[in-house]
Amino acid sequence: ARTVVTGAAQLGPIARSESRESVVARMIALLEKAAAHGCDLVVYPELALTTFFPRWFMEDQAEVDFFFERSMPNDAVAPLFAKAKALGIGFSFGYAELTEEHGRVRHYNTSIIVNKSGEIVHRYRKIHLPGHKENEPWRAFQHLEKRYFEPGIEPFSTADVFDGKIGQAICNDRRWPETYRELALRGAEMALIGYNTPVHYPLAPEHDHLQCFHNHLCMQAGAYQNGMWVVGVAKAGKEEDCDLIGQSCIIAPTGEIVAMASTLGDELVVHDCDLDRCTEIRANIFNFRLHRRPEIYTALTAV
Ligand code: CDT
Repeated sequence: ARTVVTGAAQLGPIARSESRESVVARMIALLEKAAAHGCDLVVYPELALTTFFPRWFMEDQAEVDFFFERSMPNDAVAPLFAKAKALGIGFSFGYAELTEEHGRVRHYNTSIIVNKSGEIVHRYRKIHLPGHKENEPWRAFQHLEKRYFEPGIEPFSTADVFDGKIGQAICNDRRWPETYRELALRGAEMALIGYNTPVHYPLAPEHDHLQCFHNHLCMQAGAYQNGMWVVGVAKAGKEEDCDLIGQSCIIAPTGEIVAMASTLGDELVVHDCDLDRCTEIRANIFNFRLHRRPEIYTALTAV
């Protein structure tokens, strides 16, 4: 067995006025609980350091950039890196990344994996950005990810860490089957997926009651159809008048939920994830080498 004791560290709401230092203290409290459970890996949500700022239209770029990190780890996050290293725990979390490439400022919705020695060993920039670009005042709240971020252009990838191959995706990515298949074809045995998902979907409010169902539906299907572990972690609860779903969970390669959060606040759920269990699926029903027919799937990669 290659067991990774994994903690899904759900965060409750983060107020717009809450400081990064305060959030990092909450993350450290969950880390200490994880240490008591013997965790190797703790997974935090998408945009874990601040409120989910794309819900507001802001014209002043400086106001937007306040929510972005210019370096990682920076002073506010350093205590998390230090504590995790001292406890010998690896972790992943999402944040808004501001960086300069070829003399141009870039904004990404990013997630990283940090190993037990405190080194960043993987970075992923969200590929499927949801939402819209312009202010749409008819909505109860905005979802301006397409305005504030550029989509990641690097393919899905994995890191060799925790004695396995670990990949990442972010929130809306989890709804797309291509995400899991790309990760699986690149060898991923576990996908770490943070999310901020409002209960209310302004474009189809008749689906509001299905948000929790769709959340688990796509992650369980992705896990089973690709024979991999999926760790889905929410920022949950009522955040500045916006209700976000919870139900953070750990899903086995069989598609079964083996651990799930039961609150909408800061909560840790833990499971002993044996990466060797991927073989139960990958050597059988979804043996890609024996049964996949990529030569027939030409529509999949047609642009
Ligand atoms: N953060 C994020 O990607 N949220 C989306 C919300 C629905 S689309 C407006 C999600 O897919 O959960």
